[in-house]
Amino acid sequence: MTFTLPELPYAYDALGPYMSKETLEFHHDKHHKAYVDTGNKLLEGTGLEGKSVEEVLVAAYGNNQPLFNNAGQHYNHIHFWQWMKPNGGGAVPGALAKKIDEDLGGFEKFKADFIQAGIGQFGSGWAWLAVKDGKLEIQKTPNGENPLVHGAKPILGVDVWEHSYYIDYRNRRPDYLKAFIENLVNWEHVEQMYAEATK
Ligand code: MN3
Repeated sequence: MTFTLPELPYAYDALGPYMSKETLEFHHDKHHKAYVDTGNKLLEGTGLEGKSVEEVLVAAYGNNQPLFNNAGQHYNHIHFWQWMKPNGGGAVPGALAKKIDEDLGGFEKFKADFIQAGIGQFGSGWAWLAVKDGKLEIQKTPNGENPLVHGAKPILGVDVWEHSYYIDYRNRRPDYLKAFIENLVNWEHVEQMYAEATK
């Protein structure tokens, strides 16, 4: 299987005013597409062509940095689009909310720590909510890395590369992260990944 650019699961203007049509056009149509196209070129001749994107990125990590960068970013963006929805944010579904209380000290503390992870990622990268050894953890990674290469399963991630927020927020990364958590997160997709990560 080669990589394919998925359609956005909503209209380009559906996430306004928190994420603009212009940002989504550039981010999805240019940036994500480039990871797919470059990833497919780099896959040729590696013997990994038939593997899933998860298998490719784990196999490439530490062995083939250019392929890892593009496969990692392809995986990250496939989910990033699904981790958002129009009129997102709001209440976390029950089982996951309970787990956030148990492992992360409650929703408000989770929110503050998740935002801080995004602010504290120097340069390009991602902040994550992941499941590791049965527990929820907040992580941050540089560039295209994700929790899959650190023995954990991501259930929520936010892109803190400047291409994700600079059109709408300029240098105000904290404002973008706050809007992401409060107004964009699709908790149903997070809950679905949580269920898959813990079954
Ligand atoms: Mn991006």
